[in-house]
Amino acid sequence: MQNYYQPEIECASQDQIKSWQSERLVKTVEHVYAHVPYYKRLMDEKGVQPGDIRSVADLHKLPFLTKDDLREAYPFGLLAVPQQDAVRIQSTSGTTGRRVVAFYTQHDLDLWEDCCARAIVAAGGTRDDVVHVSYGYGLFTGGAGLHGGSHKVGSLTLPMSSGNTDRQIQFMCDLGSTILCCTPSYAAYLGETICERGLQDQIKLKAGIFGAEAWSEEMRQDIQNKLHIKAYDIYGLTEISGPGVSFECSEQTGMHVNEDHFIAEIIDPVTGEVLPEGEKGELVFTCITKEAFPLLRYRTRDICVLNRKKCSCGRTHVKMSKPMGRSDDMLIVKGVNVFPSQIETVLLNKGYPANYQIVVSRENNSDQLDVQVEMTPEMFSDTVKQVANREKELVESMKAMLGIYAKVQLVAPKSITRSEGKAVRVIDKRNLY
Ligand code: DLL
Repeated sequence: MQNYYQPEIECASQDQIKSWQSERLVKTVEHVYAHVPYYKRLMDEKGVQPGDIRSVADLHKLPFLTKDDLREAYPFGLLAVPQQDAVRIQSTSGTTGRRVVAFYTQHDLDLWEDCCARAIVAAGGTRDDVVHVSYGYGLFTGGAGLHGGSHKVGSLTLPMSSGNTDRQIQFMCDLGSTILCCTPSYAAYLGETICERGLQDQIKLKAGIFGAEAWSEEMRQDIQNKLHIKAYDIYGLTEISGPGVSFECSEQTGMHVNEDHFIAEIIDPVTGEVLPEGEKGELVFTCITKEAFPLLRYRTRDICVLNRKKCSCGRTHVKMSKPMGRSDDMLIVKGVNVFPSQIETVLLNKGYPANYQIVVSRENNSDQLDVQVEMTPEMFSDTVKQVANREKELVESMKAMLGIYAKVQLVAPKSITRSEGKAVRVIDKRNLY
């Protein structure tokens, strides 16, 4: 059985990584230029020919791709192999506009699952583990990706999918699940339910691999404490294959990008200019080993920072920070940029659970920011005056964090609907577009 900790690749020198990337980039550019008329047109319009791309240093010459391109080319316009060679489709969870579909050959599925296997091994996974996959199965990439990775590692795989919390907990106890894979919001809910039922002693979990949505360090602590596990972040997006584009190691300080498969860049989201390492901006990915759907310079809209500081785990692949929000779902309230993660940080720092909802509305031409926050059962027994004081304290902390006033309402425990997949934290009622 293959070992999915591959130091010869994951701990390679910078020169070696650059050399692999250059060679694979050149091939991928030739492949898409020859087989995807949509790319050929974009490159011709920018005056770039495949021969102009000789190494990673030439990457900036290529045009960007955005979600709008994927929508325009929907469904087959960016497929780079004959349709008979593709064996799978996955799709984004987007609720607005046309869905985005991504295609995979068998080779692409193998590479994707290898990336997920690396993530599982980095979280301590071996053949002895029972991997409990509670990401959704189906078009969403979460279930399929971690499931395939777990098979590759040789772990016993539980294809739970999301939902039916009672059954999840029952199987977790009966089958001795050791690694939980799901969204962080569902992990928090499972943790809450397990604690309430006093079942912590019957759970054998040691690690969790959580991603697909933003989660703060405070939320990590909360999940780790409730489930007595080490919680690892995992990142990915359907367009670039799914989970496993990057993953966290034992250091828990950012996610190593699988640089033998993807080239990461950070750009200024307004000008498109490539930013130096360490600066915050929009993350852009180029796929260099895929056959069916190798996107070049795809703008993720995720805002983060890349760093190549030495990592204690020995891996040399560049690390990306947790995304600090998305350039497109960043809220602009009264002209101020507000990221839901900032609000979550305030709440968790003050001991509130990560169950909240943000509602933005417009009254008399003025934006209004409302935050509903669940109390813990202990807070719920406070007097009306104590609750009012708590609300006041939160308003002040939010003001300090965001720079604007947010109306805070504390609500009863369990009154905000729980999510089994990605949590819906923001409701924007303003109809801005
Ligand atoms: O969410 C793939 C995935 C599944 C990743 C399971 C990790 C685990 P999409 O539905 O296409 O794919 O959504 C991709 O989700 O651009 C980010 O904005 C967000 N996202 C994904 N992982 C993280 C993470 C999957 N670890 C979009 N932290 C991305 C923060 C994340 N945001």
